[in-house]
Amino acid sequence: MRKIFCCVLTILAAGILASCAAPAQDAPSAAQAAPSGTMRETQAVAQTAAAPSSLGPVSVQMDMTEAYPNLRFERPLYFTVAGDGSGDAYVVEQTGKIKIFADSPDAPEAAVFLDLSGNVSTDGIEKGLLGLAFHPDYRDNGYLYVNYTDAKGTVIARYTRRADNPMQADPASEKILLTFPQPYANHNGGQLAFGPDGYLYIGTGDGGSGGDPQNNAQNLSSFLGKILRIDVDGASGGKAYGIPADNPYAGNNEGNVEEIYAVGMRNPWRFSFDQDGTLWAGDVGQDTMEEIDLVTNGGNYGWSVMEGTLGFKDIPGVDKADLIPPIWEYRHDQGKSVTGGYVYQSGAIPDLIGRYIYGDFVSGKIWALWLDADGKAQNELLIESGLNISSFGLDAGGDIRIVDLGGKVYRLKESGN
Ligand SMILES: [Ca+2]
Repeated sequence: MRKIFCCVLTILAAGILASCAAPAQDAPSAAQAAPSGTMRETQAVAQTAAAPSSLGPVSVQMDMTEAYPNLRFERPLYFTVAGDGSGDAYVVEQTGKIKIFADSPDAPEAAVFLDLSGNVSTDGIEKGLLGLAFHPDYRDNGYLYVNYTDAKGTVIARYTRRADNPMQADPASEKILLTFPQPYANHNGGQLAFGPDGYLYIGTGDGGSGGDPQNNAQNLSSFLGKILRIDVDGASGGKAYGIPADNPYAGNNEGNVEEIYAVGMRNPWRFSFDQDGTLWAGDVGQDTMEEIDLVTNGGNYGWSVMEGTLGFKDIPGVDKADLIPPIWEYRHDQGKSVTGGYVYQSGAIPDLIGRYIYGDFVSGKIWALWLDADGKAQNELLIESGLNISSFGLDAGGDIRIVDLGGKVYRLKESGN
């Protein structure tokens, strides 16, 4: 039997971690035939907006430190800021709370900004409150968006900041935008992020189990195994949001999901936009390979025909020539569950500016990935954190935070500084 659990957040339980760490017993034949090795670059970067750079090797040694020594969170899954100039930061706890605190090493405590503990179902270790994004005009409209699982499946909902207290959102303000069932407890995706186009992007997993038994990721009539894109400022067709006109299946009559932006994802647990608007996604692998994708409108990223650049299974009607390979992938000797990160933008560590910082939940390794002057992907290990990296986040200045499921939030620093 193929391993069922090997993905972000299934491995959060120690017992399952042990089973995930075991070698795959029945990896696909293509995987068995592939050369063994460690990190390796994949095929030429294609169909991406990411630009070549003048970046050379990383020239500084990295260390890390606790970002908020006084703060500890309950199964933290995400860090973000609201973009409102407030100086506050937010951490999402899997069990249902969003905490708010001053984004300072001296922050004495974190307060409850929104408590959805009564809404979320956490009866699977990948379920719970999974994602948070603030509206680009949050300062004026007070809107924030969450991605959580309830007993039936995924809920994407809007909440509104309290008029009388900007340090809290109103639990009674929930406006549900979108729901869809989750057939299994794992692979629920969870990320929410606004793109430079002002639309809300939603990562969905393939619905779970192992090997995508329902072939959801390649099924255009399923919300699962996709990156979705919706217009939260519009409403059309009886929906609580609009469909961007250039979504690949907008207005189709074939029963394809109009919300689809990209297909063929397994569990794009964390994705982000860089300052150029390029969408970087870490898509968690099955038995062998973890991958980083540059996601474009209408792109098909392969799962479950491909796991990274390895063949996984044949699905009738899917032509491998139409599938977009990752810009980078690594085998399970380097880690077993990729956590997508962010392109570094802060002056705090100038050498990292323009590099995509990401890591692995299981191995705790943190890498920098970038395109060199020839457009070729380059990857370098920055640090072995020893953490269970559930997420990365960006502060208001573009500096990276590292979220450890164990409860603490860290930041990178140059050794000796
Ligand atoms: Ca893929």
